[in-house]
Amino acid sequence: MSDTQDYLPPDIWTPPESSGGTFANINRPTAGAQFEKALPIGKHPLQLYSMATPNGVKVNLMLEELLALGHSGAEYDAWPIRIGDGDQFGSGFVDANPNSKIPALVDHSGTEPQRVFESGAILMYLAEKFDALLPTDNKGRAECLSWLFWQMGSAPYLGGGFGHFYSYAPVKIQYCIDRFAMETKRQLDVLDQHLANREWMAAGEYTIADIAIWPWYGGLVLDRLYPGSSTFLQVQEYTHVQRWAKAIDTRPTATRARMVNKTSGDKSEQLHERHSAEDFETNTEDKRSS
Ligand SMILES: N[C@@H](CCC(=O)N[C@@H](CS)C(=O)NCC(=O)O)C(=O)O
Repeated sequence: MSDTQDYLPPDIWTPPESSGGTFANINRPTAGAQFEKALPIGKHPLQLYSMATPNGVKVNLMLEELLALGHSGAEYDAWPIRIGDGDQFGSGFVDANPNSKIPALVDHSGTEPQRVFESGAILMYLAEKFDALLPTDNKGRAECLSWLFWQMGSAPYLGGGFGHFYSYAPVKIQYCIDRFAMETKRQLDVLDQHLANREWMAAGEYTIADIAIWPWYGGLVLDRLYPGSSTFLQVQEYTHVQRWAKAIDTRPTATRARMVNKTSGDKSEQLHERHSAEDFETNTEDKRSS
């Protein structure tokens, strides 16, 4: 890689041999399947293909909330897609999401399987399917969807911007870290000011807006995303975001959501595949390997 001081973009870009850094080996400038591999299908109508990253946890949390609310039709099978190993480029996964990114959901409850990709679209699809966690009055719905789309547009600056350059990039470039630290702190302040006099993000109730925002911004202020970043960004300053993040963190649904399709960390928190509620008790990696 060229030194950042000296680099002048050529007229035509060509992919580097290797840019180094975490995830560099899975980056390609092309889309589409790279190999044939069908996706497994379990016994429930809802099939989730995912990983316990913040975008994945959003959908896990939604499904666990729906089940906790008594929507038994939200029972699901969750299959791990190991993005570090390139599972997202298999033909079956690309059929479920042509964008080759987790999470992807396939709903087999109708006459034809329905694929849904993009975590925000999945949350909306499930909220509308079960008539839950999305206010139905125009005002509440507009506010909830505004925050849902805020999250979808904002988190790439946090993850792809700040997180990438602070944690994953092979060189630490001050310009990039400054730019995205600035934006991440601005976003935290947006949330903090909004939550200063509200319990939840929208419509005075817990909704898909909270479910979408928590794994990213809650994860950040609870010091779970990028080692060192909570001090670097002084996240304790955002007291209202802290209060809101901790309130969601105490929900048993949130604990379960963080375990589904988790393939690293403490073995007692890793549930590689989820097929029933009992799996949280009986099928975590500590129990499988003992
Ligand atoms: N906007 C998408 C983003 C999904 C996304 O970026 N997923 C990441 C993991 S958090 C992924 O699958 N990365 C694999 C890759 O880029 O090849 C969503 O919200 O669903």
